Amino acid sequence: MPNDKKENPNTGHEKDKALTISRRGLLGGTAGGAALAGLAGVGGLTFGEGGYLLSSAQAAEGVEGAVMPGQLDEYYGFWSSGQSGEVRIFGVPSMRELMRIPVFNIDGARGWGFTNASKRIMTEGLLPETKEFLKNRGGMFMNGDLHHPHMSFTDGTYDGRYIFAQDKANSRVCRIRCDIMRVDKVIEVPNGSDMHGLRLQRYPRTGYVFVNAEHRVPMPNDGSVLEDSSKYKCVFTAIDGDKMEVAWQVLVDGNLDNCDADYEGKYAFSTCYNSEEATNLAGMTANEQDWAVMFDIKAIEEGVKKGDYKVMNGVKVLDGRKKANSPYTRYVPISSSPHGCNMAPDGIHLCINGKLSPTVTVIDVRRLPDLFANKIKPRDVVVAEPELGLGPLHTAFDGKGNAFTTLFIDSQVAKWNIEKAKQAYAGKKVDPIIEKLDVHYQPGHNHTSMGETKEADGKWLVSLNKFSKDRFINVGPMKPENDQLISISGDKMKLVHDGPTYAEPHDCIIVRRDIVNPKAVFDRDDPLFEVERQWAKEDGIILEEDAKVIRKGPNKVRVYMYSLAPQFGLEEFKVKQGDEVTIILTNIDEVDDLSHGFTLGGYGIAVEIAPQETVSVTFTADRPGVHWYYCQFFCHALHMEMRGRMLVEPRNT
Ligand code: CUK
Ligand code: CUA
Repeated sequence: MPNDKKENPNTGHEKDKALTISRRGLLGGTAGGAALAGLAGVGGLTFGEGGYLLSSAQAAEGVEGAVMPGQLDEYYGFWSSGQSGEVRIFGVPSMRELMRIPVFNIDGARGWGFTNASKRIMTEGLLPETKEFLKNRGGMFMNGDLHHPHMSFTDGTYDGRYIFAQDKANSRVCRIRCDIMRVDKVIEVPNGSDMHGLRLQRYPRTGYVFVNAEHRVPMPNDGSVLEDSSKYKCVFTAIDGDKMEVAWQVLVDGNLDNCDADYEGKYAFSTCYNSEEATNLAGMTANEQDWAVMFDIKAIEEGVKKGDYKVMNGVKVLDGRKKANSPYTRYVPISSSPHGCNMAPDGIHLCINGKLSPTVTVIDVRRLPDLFANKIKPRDVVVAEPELGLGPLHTAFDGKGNAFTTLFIDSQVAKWNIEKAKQAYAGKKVDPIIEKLDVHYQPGHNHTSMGETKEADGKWLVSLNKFSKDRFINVGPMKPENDQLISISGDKMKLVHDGPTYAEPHDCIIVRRDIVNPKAVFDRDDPLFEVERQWAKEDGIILEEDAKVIRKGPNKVRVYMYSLAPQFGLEEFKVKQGDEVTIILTNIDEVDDLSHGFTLGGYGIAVEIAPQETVSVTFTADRPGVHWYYCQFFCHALHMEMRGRMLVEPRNT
């Protein structure tokens, strides 16, 4: 290779064969570019003497789960991002972050929060009073706190349709279409504050999206009640995941935290703390006991049919409080402040993680009919309560009868056997703990491959650790989290990977890759751009062919253009100062991975247009002058030249 280097007479830079080929490949169009990428891969793998393949192979030798260059991961990971407000797609076991799905955040790379479609999706499901509140604040929230992404189920396992997630910061729930990996619905949940725990109905399908209001607030929260916290309330919510509308809510005591559902579509469960219903730390932890709340879905549906509810903010609210002696709920006493709520893939055992208590409480859900029939006492549903260590937060499962519980304070994951824990609870002298492994450091959630489905396969465990401390080079006062990959297929747990992540994954799911099949290019009839298709029809425009400015009124224009590497349909267009301008862009490239962008200089506008997608942006052209628009994704050798001018003519002055 060094011998091939020659001085380029034009630039004075060294050039080599690879560079020459790649320039030719790019100039020859995208197909050539793709062929070149393939060539580089093959070259690296076949002929890589001393190339990166060899060194990677050595580094990976003996390391389980190493995914070599050119190889693909076996699983999709869907990671939450907490206060960053997005969902991230990982490859597992490589732990490479592959893509981000903007949800509750604003994303200039993807145009999320800029395009008309994303603005509509982010605002149409808000409550009227929230819309009013946001009127002078740009019309939408700029942040979200997304903790729990979960994939829709059919018959107890993932079906690849949707991912649902919540926003704790502004009480919303979103739905992501897995065919295009974009959000298509966001709704605000009324009557509750700060939606936190979220899980899905597993059977027969999703169905319901269950979500918990974390904080108690007055109902309605309009200022008529302030200090008197005895009047604050908390609700458990079921959303119809097909319609993305609240189906019903149940009033509960305490603060709900995390939730889950069974494998038969009969029950849902929530951890519940602050039985004191206090508003400060000392008050919330005063009692030694809190609860796990059991919800009887069928009884609630019957209650709705019978009209046993009050309509609040347009939603049917049933009374499931303890003192109401409700047919809809049962409160199982648990040590103070339980946190995680995890249903085992055996469909029988529900694990309630102690947090302040070193225990995990195991409930046999087959006993719930008797509990609801008042034939047994609440604690009679408990079949095990192993003491595992300090700060148990969440539990994951291998589908072989073992459970893996994160110990936040001990910085460990405890592997234990459910059957042995039951034997110990029944008085036998057995130790349910199989092994403890140090994790680095302070784990919150953990998750196993397919672990929340009946197809749990016991291969991988991810521990989402809140602190990375010394695991990475110092990047300043704010450090990354550390997501660790642990092999659980052998007798011993084996830590195989440290993965830094940006603020802040709380939860993740690991989905077999055959279940997820996103499209590489959009269908031209995708509902995401139905509005734009209507406009085109109205204006006599063929989106794939026409590049035109259509004046809709004295102050309103629509600008239609397509993009085809490396050109926009219009090299320039002219509007008048003060015009409301809508630009409708259609990417007619059909090649995988050939997204274009549209960035309008000085106007704060940037969008992505994926292959075969149509997007639109609307703004007021109140700055006169010449404004260049350019493509913001490097799409072609002539990408820099992919641009045009918006000429804004001053109004008569
Ligand atoms: S929560 Cu964060 S560690 Cu929001 Cu599921 Cu437990
Ligand atoms: Cu199109 Cu860069």
